Amino acid sequence: MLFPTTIVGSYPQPDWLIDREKLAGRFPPRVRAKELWRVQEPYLQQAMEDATVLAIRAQEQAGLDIITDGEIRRESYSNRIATALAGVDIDNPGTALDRSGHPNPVPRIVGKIKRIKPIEVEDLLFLKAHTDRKVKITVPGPFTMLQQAQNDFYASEEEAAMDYAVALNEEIKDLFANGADVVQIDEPYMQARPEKARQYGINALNRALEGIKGQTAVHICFGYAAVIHARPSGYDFLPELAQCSCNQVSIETAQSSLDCKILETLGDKQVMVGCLDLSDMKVEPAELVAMRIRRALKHIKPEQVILAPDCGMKYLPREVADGKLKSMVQAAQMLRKEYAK
Ligand code: MET
Repeated sequence: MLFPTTIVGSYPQPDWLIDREKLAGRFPPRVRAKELWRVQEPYLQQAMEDATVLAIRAQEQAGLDIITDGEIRRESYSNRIATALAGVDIDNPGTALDRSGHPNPVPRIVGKIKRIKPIEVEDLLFLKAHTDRKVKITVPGPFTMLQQAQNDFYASEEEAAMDYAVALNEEIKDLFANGADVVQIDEPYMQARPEKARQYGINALNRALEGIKGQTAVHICFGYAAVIHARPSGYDFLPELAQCSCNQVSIETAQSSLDCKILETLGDKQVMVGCLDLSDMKVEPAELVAMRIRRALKHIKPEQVILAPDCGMKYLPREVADGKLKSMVQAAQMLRKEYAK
């Protein structure tokens, strides 16, 4: 089927579960931020699971083809994995600059980075138990995890990134062994730090993908619309991803009105084309969403296109997210008719 639809991973968490006002407008936590949860132990896990079922149903009702767990159990897209690895001290955090130049508390690397146990496998099994559709699960990439850490152990950033990649490779293998249809690797910092990404980011990403046979996506963005307001008109790092072994590249085109010519550099990879503007709380009509996809279709083939929002759906009011996803699904239906002719 042409023009499948999915999200970038996150879906809005309910207000009764997490303090969304505390979350709003600030950088996603790198260490733990347990104070964000409104439901206390011992009820928190049940609340997270119930909220995850809501997120799954909302995606199904919108008509999406590939479903995620909405990243509902996470304080941020990256800290579930980044704080579960051996080799980091999260009780005595270090500091790193975020992409806006603001210093944040981050995991401090004090020993060899290793994965001690599966981290997101339970989340995946829960997702699979609650939907019959195809499932995708997201993980932070090795490059991004290193940018969100303070290295007090490794002689070089390359070495540290490689060990993050080895740990992640084990996790990705387990996710496929447990039935993931797609694993998406979030690497937003490759766009924020393109020089370093060129030096060692792609090698680390390919190490994380070594020996993996399932469908993989790499996601790269300009930062959450709710946090980073300025949008450059193009990517500083993207053609480089043609060299990675991911099958799909996830990008944003809506808010930035991206010149889609750059997509020609990605060869025959599939492209998750971000076609919902998440800085705008109005639900865009399906016709506008379809027009954004047609912009990409001047440069890539219909078989390559997957429809997705721009990044950062978790910050939207739930009704806005639902409305936008429905518009996106309608746009996909319109395009399927057009291209069936
Ligand atoms: N999977 C993440 C999300 O959907 C991507 C984060 S990149 C800043 O929010």
